Amino acid sequence: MEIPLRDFHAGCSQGRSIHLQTDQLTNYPTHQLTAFRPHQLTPKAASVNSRLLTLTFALLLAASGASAAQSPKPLTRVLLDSDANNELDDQHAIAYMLFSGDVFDVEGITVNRTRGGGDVEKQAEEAERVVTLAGLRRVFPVIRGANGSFAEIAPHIRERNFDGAAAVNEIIRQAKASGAQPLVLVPVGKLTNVALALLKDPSIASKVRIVWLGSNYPEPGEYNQENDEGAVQYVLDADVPFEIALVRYGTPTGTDYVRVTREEIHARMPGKGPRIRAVVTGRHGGKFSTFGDYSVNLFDHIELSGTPPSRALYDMAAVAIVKNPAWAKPRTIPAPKLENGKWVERPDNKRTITLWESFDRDAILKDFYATMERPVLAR
Ligand SMILES: [Ca+2]
Repeated sequence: MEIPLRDFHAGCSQGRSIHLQTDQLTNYPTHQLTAFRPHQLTPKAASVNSRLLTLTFALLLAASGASAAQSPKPLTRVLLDSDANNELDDQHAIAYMLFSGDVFDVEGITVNRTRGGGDVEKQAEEAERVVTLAGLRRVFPVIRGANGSFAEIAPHIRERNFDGAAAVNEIIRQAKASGAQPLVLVPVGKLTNVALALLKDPSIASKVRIVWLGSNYPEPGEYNQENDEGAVQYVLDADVPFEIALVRYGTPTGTDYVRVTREEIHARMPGKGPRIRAVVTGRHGGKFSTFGDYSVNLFDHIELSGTPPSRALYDMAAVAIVKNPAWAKPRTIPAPKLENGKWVERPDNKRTITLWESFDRDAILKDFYATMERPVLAR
């Protein structure tokens, strides 16, 4: 049996190297453990005789007693698509992703407009505040996506400058840049940009995995779903790996369960994250130089609900289960359909989707706060 080239590299201790660098904007030291990235294999490297590699790998294994468990995992390639100016969970999802550079190879941040946060420019500005507070403004541009709905934009998909073209084209470009590793698309707003990318270039379906934050399935309603049900239906019927991190308002089984109180944020977040030299003006006013301080401000300007009064970090929880799937439970079902906002089962449908439920609130928040304490910046 021949061992694939990428496994050889992943098994080498040289595959991980310590990088001590300083972010350009913040002077914040980033002691990064950079895992080997299989998609960065050069054609030259790939042309090396694989039999020789196999033999060398076997000798290395024998000499070191290394096991598969000790092999560094490659970084997970992710692209987050966010309605960043709606509520406050998107901002925490973006920061959590950007501070998890030991797990994620962040390929991009795109935005969409949902009804709560203004047009796509407002959504982009809020995402840019968070990226700037992470000290990564020069590394990760925020790319503008769709204001309108899938049904409105689809007839124009062959035009040069349709609504959302920049984000849609970037999703396609990053999907096609996939080497051995698929791109994980994490839409945490409406599904419009992702659905349009699949419509424009169906070949990306085999190169991506979609983890969407949305839906109260099997109950009707939910904000992201309502903002573009046509986009959800298109993805339900596309032949693409489609997973839903369920919201399930008011139940303990969805991301709605991953709640924090204002007191908790006041205790855990002040000053967390890199400190940038310049300041960012928040969307509610005020000047900030860390994401942690901005998080406190966002919580001071939002309505709380439930007992105790709290707010769910839905979008952050969706990023969390991409980071560690042990923090929720997956279930595969025949893809249902959406009809006038209601779920209709299609038990004979061979096309299946995955639902994520039973989110482990404590484990997710423990990692979230640990990541805020010791961020490893994506790059
Ligand atoms: Ca969102």
